[in-house]
Amino acid sequence: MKISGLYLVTDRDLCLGRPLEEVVLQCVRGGVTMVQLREKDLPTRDFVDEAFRIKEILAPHNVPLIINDRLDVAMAVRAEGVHVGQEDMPYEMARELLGPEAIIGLSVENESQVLEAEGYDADYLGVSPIFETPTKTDTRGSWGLSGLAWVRKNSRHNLVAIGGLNETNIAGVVRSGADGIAVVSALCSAPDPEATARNLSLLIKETRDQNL
Ligand code: TZP
Ligand code: MG
Repeated sequence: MKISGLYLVTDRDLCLGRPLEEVVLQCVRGGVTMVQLREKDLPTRDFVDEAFRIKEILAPHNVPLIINDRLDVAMAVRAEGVHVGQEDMPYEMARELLGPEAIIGLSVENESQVLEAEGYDADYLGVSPIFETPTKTDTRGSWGLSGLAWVRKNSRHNLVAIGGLNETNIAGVVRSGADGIAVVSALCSAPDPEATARNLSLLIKETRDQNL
């Protein structure tokens, strides 16, 4: 499966007091192509309920729902996939549990993880983080554009760039080899998430078209 375009990763706390469902719907109307539900401290029951609500919003738009980390939640709500980090469920176990049709993304934070991932049939690698970001501070270093270009050269996978991305730097990230652009704050904290999603999607598309 080809992964491309603008990918929303959620953070309820960054939605400026608006319900997450409202922000997600606006982003989908603006053209996001995939949504990752990322919850770090919700009780499981609330996470499942929220995932069902978000799935209902996405389904009519054919936008896949990806659950961060929690395979049990993904299975319970029949989400389209999961995103796992290097300290989450090992990729191969996640694939075995979810089956061949699931979309599974894997974060890579250094070169050896990229090379190891060559042996996995992951749907995409989350190249993380491209730039340092206040949204996630437990990171060790950042790839930068030159690091992303290295990943592009050395990986056979779809690449989703994440970390500090917004309208000021997305074009360079696409030119350096990203297939997808994942953002948290640029959409969750946008005064008008729909308009912002539309702008960012267009920027990705125009940059890609120029590069062809
Ligand atoms: N993984 C790597 S960086 C990051 C995640 C979830 C947060 C990105 O947030 P933002 O606000 O788009 O910089
Ligand atoms: Mg994780």
